[in-house]
Amino acid sequence: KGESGLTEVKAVRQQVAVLEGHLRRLQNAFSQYKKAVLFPDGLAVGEKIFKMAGVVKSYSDAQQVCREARGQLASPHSAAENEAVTQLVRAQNKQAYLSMSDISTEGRFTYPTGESLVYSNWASGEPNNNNDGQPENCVEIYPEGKWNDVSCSKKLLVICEF
Ligand code: GMH
Ligand code: CA
Repeated sequence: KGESGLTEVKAVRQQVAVLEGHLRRLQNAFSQYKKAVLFPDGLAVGEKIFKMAGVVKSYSDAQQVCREARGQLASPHSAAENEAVTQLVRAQNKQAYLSMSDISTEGRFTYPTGESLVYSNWASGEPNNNNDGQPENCVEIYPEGKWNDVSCSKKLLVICEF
């Protein structure tokens, strides 16, 4: 009994050492993949990754670009996330779409899930739904990080989140 118990402890220790080797190699490979995936136009904030798609599109075409990549348009939920999106926008010096809209109910901006905003960074006087003919139901983010409601037909930089 005592001797077979010791043999079993040795076997388990050996299995743990093997698993530790697997884990270390996975951690190294993951850290390498993160660097490669984020270079040169991606940023990670917490568990979220923002990536500049390198195209300029209307809102529905922009949504499609992110959906086809199994992500969605940038949806900053905090100042830290908004700052990351701002960095990508500033690097291109082009306004970008955010995911949110008030298409369903004028004046009530929501995420694609339908939830109301938990964070916003409207420019002074926005959202103003300032239409010359067209309503402004979509949201652009400026290189300064502030938001403005715009027509969803406007062609803007696409930034997706994953
Ligand atoms: C109006 C003014 C501007 C504002 C724009 C913008 C259009 O032209 O109120 O100050 O920047 O609207 O809201 O989307
Ligand atoms: Ca506006």
